[in-house]
Parts: sequence; C-alpha cells; structure tokens
Amino acid sequence: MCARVNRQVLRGLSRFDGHIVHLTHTDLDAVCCDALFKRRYGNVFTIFSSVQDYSSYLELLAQAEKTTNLTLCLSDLGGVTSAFEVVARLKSKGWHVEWRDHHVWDERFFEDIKNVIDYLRVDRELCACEIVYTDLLDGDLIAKEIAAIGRDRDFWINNDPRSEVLSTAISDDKSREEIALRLSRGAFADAQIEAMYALQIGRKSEAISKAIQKSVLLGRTAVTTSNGYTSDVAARLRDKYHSTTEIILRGNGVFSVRTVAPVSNQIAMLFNGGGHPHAAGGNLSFTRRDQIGFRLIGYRLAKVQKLIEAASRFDHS
Ligand SMILES: [Mn+2]
Repeated sequence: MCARVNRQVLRGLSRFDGHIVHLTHTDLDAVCCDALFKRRYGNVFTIFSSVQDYSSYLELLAQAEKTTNLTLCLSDLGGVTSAFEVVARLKSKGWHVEWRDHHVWDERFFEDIKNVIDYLRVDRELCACEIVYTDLLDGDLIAKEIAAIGRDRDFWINNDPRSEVLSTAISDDKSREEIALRLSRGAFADAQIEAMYALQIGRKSEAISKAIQKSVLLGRTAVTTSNGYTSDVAARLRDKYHSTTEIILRGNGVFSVRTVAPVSNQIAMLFNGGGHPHAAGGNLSFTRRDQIGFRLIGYRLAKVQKLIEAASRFDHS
C-alpha cells in the first residue's frame, strides 16, 4: 500500500461523519457485503483490500485521529496472525470491532480474536455477504437478492447471469463503490452497469492473453504473472497445460494459488497468506531488489522458486 493511498484513507476518514467503517475484500462477495452495510447504515466508509495486506489498513486506522464513536466491520477477510496485535490496539483505542468471514481460520487465532473483539462470526457454509445479510437485514427482500447474487458468484454456481456482469464490471475502487451503491438501492442491472461491463470485457481478454503468453509449466505447476483476473487466468492455464497447481504472481510478490488437491490454503499459509482449499493467496514480500530481480530473471528468483517448490511438495493429486 503506497503513501498516496494512506493519505487518501486518512483524509477520507477525517471527513467522514458516519459511524461504520467497512474493511472488506475486493471481489463481488465483498461489494455485496458493502451494499448490505450501505443499505443498513446509509453512510459507510469503505476500504477495499486484498486478503494479503489488509493488516496495513488496520495499522492506518489505529493511527487515525478518532473523533466520533466508530465501529469497524471486517468482512470477507480471513484471519491472519499478523492482524491480531493491531486489532487489539484498535480495541484498546475504543473502536467497536465486528468481523464476519467464511474463510478457513486457524482455531487458536479464531479464539484469540473472539476474546478481543465485540463480535466474530465465521461460517464456511455461507459466503460473506450471506453472513452480513442474515446478521443485519434478515427478511429484507432486496438484501436477500444481493446476498443471493454474491453467493452465485463466490461459490461459482453461476446460475444468475447478473453475477457475471457485476463481477466483471468491478475493476477498481470507484466501480466497487458505484456498484455497491446501486445494489444497495435494489438496482441490479442498468445502462451504467452494462457500460462498465463492456469496458472490462475488452480489458480482460487482453490481460488474459498476455498472462497466458508469459506462462510456463514447471512439473505440474503452471506459473505466470498477472495483475488481475486471477481466477480466469488460472482456469485458462489449467486448460492449456492440464496442470494441477496454478500460481499467478504480481510484480510486488503478492500471489494467488489454485490447486486440484485441497491444499491451496496450506501453501499460502507458508507465505503469510491463506484462503480456501482450492484457491488461496499469499505474499512473497518482495523487497525493491526482489522486484527488480523478478523483472530480470522472472520465475528463477529465489523467493519464487521457494514458492514453486512448496507448491509441488503439497501436490499429491
Ligand atoms: Mn468471499
């Protein structure tokens, strides 16, 4: 997270006159969570973050001058041990903290967090927005539909074409905010959403072809670089190589991993990450030097090699 984003968040927060700060993931499940918080509370200050580095946003919130009573609601973000200390600090500074999630949690960490914050609900049967829906808006028909759309995408059911359009239309925080606002008012499809969708379809196919061009197969692990469209890139890699593990790296060392065997989260946990059994993410914590090295020698970089080796070790499928 860069200094500019830090300043933006701190400035936004200092102007914010509501009570709910929502820290969530970046996908449609997260946007649906945000729509539900907006529907329930109206004025919500939202921070969308990758699952790998949301702790840095928690650090930022802990630094912020707090003028009113604020509630921090985390959603669709799994528990990582690096978050504990800063969450405890937020509590000691008087924040009310609620956390709703559906990822795989370390049992010890779950208990530790539960003892520190005001409310914690982790339910792997539901997607995050369904947890928010049942907690905050149970019985509200529009909220129910928002949660159903989130589930359709997050659990890869894909029965509802609107979930494909909406998740594709999401490209940056501005589009996330806009879509969340529309959903919160019960607008599930309109001209603006269609236009956002068409724009992203073009960008997406270009980015995916680039990622496929840059890919290699090492053993049964397919590796490539892409700054987005992780799931689509992984699916295309599996089609192309019949691989059993797919690793998609970003230039900053953040990575996603997909596996046929239910081991993705175990691999990610070795690299300060986590997630689901078949899809997870972590961070190789690239230094500036690593970033340059990665541009020069690519997948031969020591930290990348370590990840590829770890992934192959876990791959018994
Ligand atoms: Mn989710």
